[in-house]
Amino acid sequence: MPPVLAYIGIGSNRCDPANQVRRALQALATLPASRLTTHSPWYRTAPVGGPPGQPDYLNAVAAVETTLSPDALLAALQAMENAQGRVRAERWGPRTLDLDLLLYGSIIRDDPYLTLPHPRLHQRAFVLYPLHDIAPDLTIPGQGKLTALLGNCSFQSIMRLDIANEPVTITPPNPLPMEPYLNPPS
Ligand code: A4P
Ligand code: MG
Repeated sequence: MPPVLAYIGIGSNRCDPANQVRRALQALATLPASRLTTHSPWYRTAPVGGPPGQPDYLNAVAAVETTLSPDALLAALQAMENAQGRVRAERWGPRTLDLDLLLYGSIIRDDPYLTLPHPRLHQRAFVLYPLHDIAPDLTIPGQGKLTALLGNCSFQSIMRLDIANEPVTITPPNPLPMEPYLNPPS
């Protein structure tokens, strides 16, 4: 089977999120039958949904070429979440690491185990902006051009951090420098 390009959303808002995201990228770089091709800059983002008062998230998106099946890839992502102490308590509650399979090639699928594209991808600035950083010409199967989805996305507080596409072993400065809000209220 030829490799398929998959995009993976990374999120963390517990237990040193910068370290969690760094570890996740390192784990993605060692996925079997796969190659981590690139990852986006990191974003600091206000929580969407979930319990009030939870900390801001660190979000990013990674691209992986893989010959794993979608199910095997999701299972591997869940194993990485578990290895980084993910506890599933309440929906959209704080988490050490969330790895969402955003896209697997152009596959559209909807069953209890896996929905592709990720069902909330198109509503979320914390996914659309980093995805656009690494794949600006992307079309989301069944949903249209990424640039159009970005234009329609409602205001959410997100800040791109001043980290270029560096090798995953590079430690970002602490505290993380930030750029202004990207999508100010209209
Ligand atoms: N599942 C189905 N499709 C997928 C997919 N494409 N990728 C199933 C990953 N998982 C998928 O996921 C719940 C179930 O979804 C799994 O059993 C899997 O088989 P989970 O990771 O256990 O729980 P979750 O992530 O809390 O659920 P959910 O509903 O997927 O949450 P979301 O939509 O990922 O939202 N705010 C900010 N700023 N940043 C964030 O990263 N993340 C969330 C979580 C909410 N608010 C956020 C952020
Ligand atoms: Mg998830």
